[in-house]
Amino acid sequence: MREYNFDGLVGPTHNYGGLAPGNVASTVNEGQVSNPREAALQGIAKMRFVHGLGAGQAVLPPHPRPSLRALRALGFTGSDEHVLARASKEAFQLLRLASSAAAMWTANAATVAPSADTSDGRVHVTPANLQAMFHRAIEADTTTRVMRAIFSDPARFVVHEALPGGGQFADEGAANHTRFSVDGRAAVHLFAWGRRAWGEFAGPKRFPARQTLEASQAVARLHHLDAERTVFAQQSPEGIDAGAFHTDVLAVGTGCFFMLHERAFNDLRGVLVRLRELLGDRFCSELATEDELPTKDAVGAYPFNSQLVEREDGTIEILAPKDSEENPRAKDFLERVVAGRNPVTAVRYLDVRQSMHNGGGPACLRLRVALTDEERSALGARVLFSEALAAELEAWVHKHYRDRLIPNDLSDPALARECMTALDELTRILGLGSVYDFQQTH
Ligand code: SUG
Repeated sequence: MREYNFDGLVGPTHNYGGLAPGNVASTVNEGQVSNPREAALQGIAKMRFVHGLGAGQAVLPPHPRPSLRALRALGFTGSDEHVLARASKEAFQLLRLASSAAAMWTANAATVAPSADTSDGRVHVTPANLQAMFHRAIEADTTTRVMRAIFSDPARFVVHEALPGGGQFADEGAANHTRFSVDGRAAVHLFAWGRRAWGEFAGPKRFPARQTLEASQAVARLHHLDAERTVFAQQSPEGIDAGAFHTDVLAVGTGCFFMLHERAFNDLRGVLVRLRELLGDRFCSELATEDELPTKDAVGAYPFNSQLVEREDGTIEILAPKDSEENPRAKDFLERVVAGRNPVTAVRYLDVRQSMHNGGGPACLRLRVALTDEERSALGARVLFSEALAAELEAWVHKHYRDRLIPNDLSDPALARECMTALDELTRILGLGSVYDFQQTH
């Protein structure tokens, strides 16, 4: 089995909408000028880098934005141009919400269980319903279609429906999920949640908690995971209130290694003790205390939103955002981890600033999918990274993307048209078939 990072290609409407309360960067950068072209190229450069380290790499496509489907569902009728003009005039906030390129953060696209961990021996994928925020809730339909186009062989893959219902089953996908494994033992799945739909709990006071315990439990059931090796943990309410809207803002783990901040989980000690019980003495963690690395710095510089890349010799490299290199406390922490008694041997810094300004670091930009060779060969689209694909994608970005966008530009009907033209071409490059709404109605 090998892990593939499915990175989200940044879409042509990438902009700073200030749409995500509780996500500090999104709020702070509202209205700034974005550069969709640079954002997409930074993403492809990251994929190339990870691929170059020998890790599995693949790509997921952007979603059509503005979402005319969402605007029509809210009562705007007529031609595409008419829908956009009316929404822009009468409900600009809705147009902003319908235009977000947030699908780029594919850690939120779905939760995935590899076939080795599921009782029916298939890979299970549950697209996230992203109920907590409107601009993200509209991702689930397209994500489901894209996942079904890629994981198309029913003998090997199951792509479930996103969880039903409203806020009680709010699910943010893999950003709150970590899979651990050590040789000779079955894997362990850690699911984190911010609030409970039912029952008493002390939650955050300032910012919304997005993921519910009930949603996490439903995903674990759907994926046929061994209940004995599944752990549910509450995110720290103080952490959420400081801007850790997803677990992956303050914690990242892989294999037998866990790197986390003390504000990641409510019962931090309990989580670590349980993981050690299940994984044995080879499990090791590196913990940042508030003293060593204040939550404010962790949220601002995102050292825990690093990718951990496991090399063939069992060592791990940390791929951190450049912003962590520039924050002395975050950098000192990462260097301490490299020097410590653990499998980490290096830290490398990546420039994903366009995404970071909306609160998305390296780990947010990728969905981890572990596949066997047979499963990889059964993928139904051309999504595995190769230098040839990267070159085509870069040429495609240069051809279609603007290098400057502010929220007011979202009213421009030409932008919607550009996006459709670009995405239509992309489905051909990736061999995806007609996964988008506009390809089905036109
Ligand atoms: O859902 N930002 C995303 C960032 C998601 C990061 N993902 C993980 N941590 N896995 C969010 O908050 C901002 C969009 C805007 O303001 O334009 C936004 O949606």
